[in-house]
Amino acid sequence: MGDLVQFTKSGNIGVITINNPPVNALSPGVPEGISESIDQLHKDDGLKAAVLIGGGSTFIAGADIKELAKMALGKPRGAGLLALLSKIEDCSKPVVAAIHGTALGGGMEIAMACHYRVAVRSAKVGQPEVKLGIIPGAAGTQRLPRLAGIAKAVEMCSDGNPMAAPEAFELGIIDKLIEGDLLTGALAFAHEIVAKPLPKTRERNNKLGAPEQNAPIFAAARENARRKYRGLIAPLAAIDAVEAATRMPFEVGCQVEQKLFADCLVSLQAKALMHVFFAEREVAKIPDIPKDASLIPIKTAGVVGAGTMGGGISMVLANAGIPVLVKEADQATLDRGMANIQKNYANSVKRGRFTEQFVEERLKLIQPTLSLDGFASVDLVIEAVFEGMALKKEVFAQLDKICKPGAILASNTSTLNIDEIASATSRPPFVIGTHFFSPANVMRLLEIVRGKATSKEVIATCMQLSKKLGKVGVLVGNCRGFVGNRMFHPYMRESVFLLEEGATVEEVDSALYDFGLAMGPLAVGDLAGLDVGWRIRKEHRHLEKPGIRQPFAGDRLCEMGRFGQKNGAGWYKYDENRRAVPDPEVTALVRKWAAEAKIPQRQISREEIVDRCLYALVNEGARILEEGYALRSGDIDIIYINGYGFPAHRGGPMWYADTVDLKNVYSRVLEFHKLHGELWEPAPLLNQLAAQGKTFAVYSKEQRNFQMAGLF
Ligand code: 3H9
Repeated sequence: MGDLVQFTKSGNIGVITINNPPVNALSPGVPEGISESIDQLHKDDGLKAAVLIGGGSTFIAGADIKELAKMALGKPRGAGLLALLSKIEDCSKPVVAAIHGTALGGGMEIAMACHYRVAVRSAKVGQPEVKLGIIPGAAGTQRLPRLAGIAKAVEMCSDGNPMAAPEAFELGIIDKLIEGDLLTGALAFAHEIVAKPLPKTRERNNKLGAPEQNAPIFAAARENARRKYRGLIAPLAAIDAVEAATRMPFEVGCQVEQKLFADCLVSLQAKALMHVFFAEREVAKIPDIPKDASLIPIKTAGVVGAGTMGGGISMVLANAGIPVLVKEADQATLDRGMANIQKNYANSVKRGRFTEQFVEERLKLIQPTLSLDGFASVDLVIEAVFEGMALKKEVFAQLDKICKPGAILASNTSTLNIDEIASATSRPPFVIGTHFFSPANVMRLLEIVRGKATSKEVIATCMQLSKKLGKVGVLVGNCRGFVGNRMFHPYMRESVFLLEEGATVEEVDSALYDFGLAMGPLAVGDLAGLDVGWRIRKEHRHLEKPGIRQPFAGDRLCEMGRFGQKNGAGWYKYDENRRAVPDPEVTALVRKWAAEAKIPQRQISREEIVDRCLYALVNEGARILEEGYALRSGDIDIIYINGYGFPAHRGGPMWYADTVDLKNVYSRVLEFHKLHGELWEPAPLLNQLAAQGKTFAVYSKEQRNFQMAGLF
């Protein structure tokens, strides 16, 4: 049976234990082991029933995604799990699934093929396949509606979110909640049901409903999926498969599911989402920092600045249970900051994200202060003052004097040089960048910026802290704009160039929105405030190379006082609800300015809009990768998906470029280079990989011994 599944006995009950750490995925050997255990149960006359349980901290987290990813790339599919599930369900003796941790995907499907399911209260069950771009592939869409009813089954299969055991118990997915030790409870339950008839989920049709009852449920689910999962095929396929369960016999429904599963599995979306799943876990792996690196305990924190970012960061810390001091220079600003925090929390309660009690407890953890005195005892300070080097250095010099030795001093700067900030202190190893994205309490991304002297302990602590804060922390090198904003700059630049060459605001934004971005670049500019970039550009004008084309239309709008959403007009006009309305005046102005600048006007295709903007991202990403400011192309993808609204089903900008084929990307970049000049100089790495027929993903794998830029 191998080491992955053990069969033991407890009196007259067999115990099938899966031991495939860390999550008991159904890797090769596990289904076979379960199958052999069922044979033993069947054969052994002394046994009356069996309990199927996960060893370690969980039941079964589903199919092995590495295997699925190989199948997506063409590896032939094996017999699949369906035969095993029928074997369990047809077994002459009852099999009880005993669930702790998670029963997800194939794990849930196995549990549903068992005759009974018991679970501890903390357990979760679900069909998360859509998050990987696929649908349940082992009758999950056929058995779940028979246990949970249509409405819940359709929701679980199309949203993919797990459900807590108590709710699953209420719905009838779980037969009993176990208090205390799971195995003891499951064995006792097995004794209780041993003489009862064997319920087979596939034969339970009483919750399948009538077509006229179900029709509005499916219609609403489809509408929801189209809106919430714009452009994704798997959620709609999952709904089709659940609908099949209501219209066809079980076996035929399974065939429908198989076909939809197979179609999804080979889609680009599934490949991309599986890449994202692994890339999100890979970001935590830093080649020169061991997994068991020592960590600095973060029990208390301080935040300098109670503005939008400082307030959001304080909430993030408090939400994770970390008491936080938040400091401002004067009472009025501090009061305003605290009022904003309270308003944000109140909105979260209104939206049902937090309970009032949770918010009350969190607010108690946030202590406003006008003095840095209390910072003497905190373990971590995050500075979130106005973005200016002189001010930041002053704050860090002060903090260095006040904070205890060993306290981490972090800056939320989005562009400034961490080494220069660290130079204002006597402790550069304890200085690091923690770049949160706005709104900090909502956005998942945290760029963790490694300075030349930042210690491994401090990096490991911040990486771990990011998890505790519910963020995905990505380590980046210390270059201007770090990874995200450095790439964003050429992306935004191209969007304005396109306008100046003849495209309209709506054409540019809708092309990228339809590609899958959460917002078009010009709408993003309006949201962030056009004046921010304008001020930075004015400050750095002296650094621009003469003779190189620069976008100007955005700056002209700022000169007219159009700063974006904040004052009701930018690329768009905004109504009182901040809803964007196209503004023909902007189109007319841009046409006039372009004529003055003698920029030839033309009709620009959607394809060109997408290529210009995305390949600008990719070309800069390639430079960043080559220069070592990002560890892997997947890290860049995770940054863009979690911080910039890049669609996960496209895998991130670097993965997307890989799927287009770098040869094609390179030749398009060359074309743009010829037409638009120096700004489009192809990144040497893009050129190299295109010539070698390689991808960024393969390059990143080959760079295992990579050392981060500027460190060595
Ligand atoms: C499916 O079942 C299809 C079926 O319908 C059958 C079709 C025939 N496979 O997330 P963590 C690894 S589709 C392989 O950090 P946590 C993960 O990469 C599947 N590996 O832990 C990581 O490795 P490393 C449906 C997996 O405690 C390590 O385990 N199931 C799998 O924060 C720890 O992971 C899902 O989609 C897997 N299935 O969260 C569930 N799962 O240490 C996906 C995890 O090398 N998994 N790994 O970086 C999860 O949602 C979370 O991992 C889980 C644990 C909640 C289970």
